[in-house]
Amino acid sequence: MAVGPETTGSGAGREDEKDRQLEEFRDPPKPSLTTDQGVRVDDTDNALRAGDRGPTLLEDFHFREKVTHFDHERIPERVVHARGSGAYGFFEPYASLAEYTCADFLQEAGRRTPVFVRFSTVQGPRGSADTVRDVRGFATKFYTRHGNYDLVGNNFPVFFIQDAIKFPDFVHAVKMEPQNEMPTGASAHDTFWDFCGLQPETTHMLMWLMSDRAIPRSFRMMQGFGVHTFRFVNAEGRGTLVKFHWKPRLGVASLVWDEAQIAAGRDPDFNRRDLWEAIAAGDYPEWELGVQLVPEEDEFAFDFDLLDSTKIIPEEQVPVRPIGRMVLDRNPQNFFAETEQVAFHTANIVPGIDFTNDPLLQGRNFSYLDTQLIRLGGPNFSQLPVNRPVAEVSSNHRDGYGQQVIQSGTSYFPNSLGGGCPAHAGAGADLAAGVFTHYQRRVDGDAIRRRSDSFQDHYSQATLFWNSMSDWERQHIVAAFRFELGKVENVPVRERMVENLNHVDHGLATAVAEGIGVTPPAKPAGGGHNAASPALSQANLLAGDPATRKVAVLAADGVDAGQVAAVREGLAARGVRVEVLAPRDGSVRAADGSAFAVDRALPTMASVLYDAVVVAGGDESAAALSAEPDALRFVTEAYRHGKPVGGLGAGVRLLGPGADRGASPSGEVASERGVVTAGGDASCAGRFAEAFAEALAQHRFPD
Ligand code: HDD
Repeated sequence: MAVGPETTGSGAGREDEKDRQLEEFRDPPKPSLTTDQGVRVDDTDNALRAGDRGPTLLEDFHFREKVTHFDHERIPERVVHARGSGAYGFFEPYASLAEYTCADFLQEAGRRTPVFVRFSTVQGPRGSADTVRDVRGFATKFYTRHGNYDLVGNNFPVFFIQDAIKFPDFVHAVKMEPQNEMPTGASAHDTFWDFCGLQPETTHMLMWLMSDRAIPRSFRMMQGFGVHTFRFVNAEGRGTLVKFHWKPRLGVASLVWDEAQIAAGRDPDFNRRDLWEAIAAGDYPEWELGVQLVPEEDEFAFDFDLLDSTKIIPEEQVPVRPIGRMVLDRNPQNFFAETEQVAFHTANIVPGIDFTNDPLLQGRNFSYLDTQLIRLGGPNFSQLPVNRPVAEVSSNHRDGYGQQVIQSGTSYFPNSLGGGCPAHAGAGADLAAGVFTHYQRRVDGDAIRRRSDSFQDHYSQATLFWNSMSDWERQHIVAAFRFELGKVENVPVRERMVENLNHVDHGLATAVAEGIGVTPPAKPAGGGHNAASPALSQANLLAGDPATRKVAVLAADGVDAGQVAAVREGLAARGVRVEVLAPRDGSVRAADGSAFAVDRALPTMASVLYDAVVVAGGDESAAALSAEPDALRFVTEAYRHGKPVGGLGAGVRLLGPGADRGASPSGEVASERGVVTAGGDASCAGRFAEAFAEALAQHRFPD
């Protein structure tokens, strides 16, 4: 019996081994209310009481069970990455990667492995806004036939610190300040910049954080990186160093800062909603997985240390080789059960993948298991449906809170009473057969607390990043530093950061200093370089495709409905989603007298929730919209944020003086730096849609 709302919002209809496993745990809504013991309940509105106006009786087991369970509904939020959104999907390789790795899920072209991905912000609590300036987590759990593999990455390829022992310091500095728990979802405060100024290894990461990468337009439009150098191991036991890259099919695109701040209020769920709605609508987001491969003998061929997580391998130096694609095509059914309870762990690796000595990775391999124990309340969290491997599990681990399995047999090894089971594979086991054997590598050295000399250059790659930016990206970076440091009360903290930036680029340091009332530093002697890596600039990472972008069409009574319908059709053909907005919900009266359906009422929406705005034609409609403050704000705000804006016929008037250049009534279409106009003639709708789609594909017009 179908009861209650459809909750998954998934259009996939695709089944895989993970989905079949989850199906066993899914609990559909049922018609009758029971206690947790399965006893039918007669009344859940009134507690059992002694007489009409008497006290509640302890005997009311239903009341006590209901309230007790409620009292225990919350678990500790993640200490970092508390706010996130997840989805299921699959990964499939393009070709066998057997030459480099025996990882089972990378052996065969087209063989699909189920995945669950969780995207997140880092600083803010669970209820914070999505569009804050922050790193985004990009964690993928591959449910492989040889066990779960977790690639727990971010949307930046580098990290703040080099050694995991600094993580608590870093997190204490960036999180809300302890005395007043402010600011929420922001790094713009004293303790963060105090730490960064004193810990110059943060500098490269700060360049990314102050860039537009920290305010992604969509989870679907950001890259992901494994960050560390990992190791592939093939069936012969040969190792190859590897860095992982996720590249979004939709290209890389960001918000602008003003827009991000407005969106945080207009829709705090901006990124979460975008992901959910895209999957529900069948616009499945897709990423290509790429690898940078470095033969072990070339480990020291770079002018930085491959074990240093504050460094990238520039793509121009080692190209990214595409190895497969990931598609997310199913929303979870229950946020808590799946997205909140999913437990990632960097040490969840499978045969064919191994670690390196990166001190950040080594420390993470301790922290993730530890944090799940407190967060999920005990050692059996891997039995939770979302965390269960599809590979068979057979360990001697027993008991503990929340044990779900009725285990049998002996639980020690060696044993004779249990027939020696479960048996380990033994020495010389075959990696390719799915037995994990640690990569054999020689380790020796003195026990020291010291950072390698090869980790000491904190500025060269920050400079590389700065050199690689387009003019508008640089302007945004300077503005971000000014904003963040401008919020810092302590002047020496501001000065120290400017001093660090001076080692990145003198022009950058000077521009920041001038904005925050700090004396610009003298140009440092020596240092600096002119090298650049074009692959770092977002200006080079657009997909050139407007698919899945959202366009608001503003209309009112008297709208030229035929023209709007034709434009909608033209844009839909390019995969663009169009919504018609009018001063009121329901429908408006079209110029021909018919009723024209409205998708949203203007006051409930804002331009920041769309990628572009079009003002529909029709004299009466345009006149009504001109008198509508919400409509005017829509257009001017979109324009200010560099978005494509369009006008049809009389609607061109709302775009302001000069916009109607070229838009003759005879049906000409003009497109200039994101402003697209057309005459009132129905015949030009198709060409308008084409020109507007092209403008959308460019994402923004920063000038
Ligand atoms: Fe971490 C969560 C990514 C360094 C300790 N981290 C967490 C998540 C992501 C990352 C995406 C959220 C996972 C999820 O969605 O559940 N973390 C990174 C990256 C790092 C990194 C890319 C550097 C390359 N992390 C890092 C260090 C430590 C931690 C150095 C500790 C020493 N991270 C944690 C944690 C979290 C976590 C405390 C909090 C919640 C969780 O693990 O499950 O253990």
